[in-house]
Amino acid sequence: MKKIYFAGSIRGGRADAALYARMIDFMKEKGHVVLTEHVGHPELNLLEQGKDKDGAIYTQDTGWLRESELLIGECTNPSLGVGYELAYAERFGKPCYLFYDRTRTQLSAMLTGDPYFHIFPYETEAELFDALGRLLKGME
Ligand code: 6IA
Repeated sequence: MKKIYFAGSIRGGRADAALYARMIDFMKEKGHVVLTEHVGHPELNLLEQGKDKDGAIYTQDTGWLRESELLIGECTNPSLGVGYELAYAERFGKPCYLFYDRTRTQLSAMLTGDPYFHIFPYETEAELFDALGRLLKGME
């Protein structure tokens, strides 16, 4: 059982929210704890905001990042928050595994150019779950 920080776009756009939810369910089915389950929730209130709330989100998420054992990110939909989390995770030495659909986006050179990140481009969802399954199995 690993404590996983799952990163996916929220204010960057929710086009892939259902995919995030399927990835989170998959990781939980394999017996892992996903600290950031809300990232896959279909009804996150994107309009809810305010300095106090955002401060609490930042404090909680950076705490979870430090508590986590690894980060798994779905990076097809660009997100400033996910980019920040990746740099934060690298600073704290957390292994980072990044997935993106190569038919839909070109990942930032700041990620593909950083040898710290383990990057998994995919073309179909079957390919994504196959790679994710093998990754998790290798951690048992
Ligand atoms: O810049 P983004 O919003 O796309 O950043 C997404 C990333 O930041 C995710 O991987 C989350 O871990 C984190 N994050 C961003 N917003 C929230 C949040 N807000 N709650 C928890 N983590 C968050 C709740 C809804 C909010 C829009 C008020």
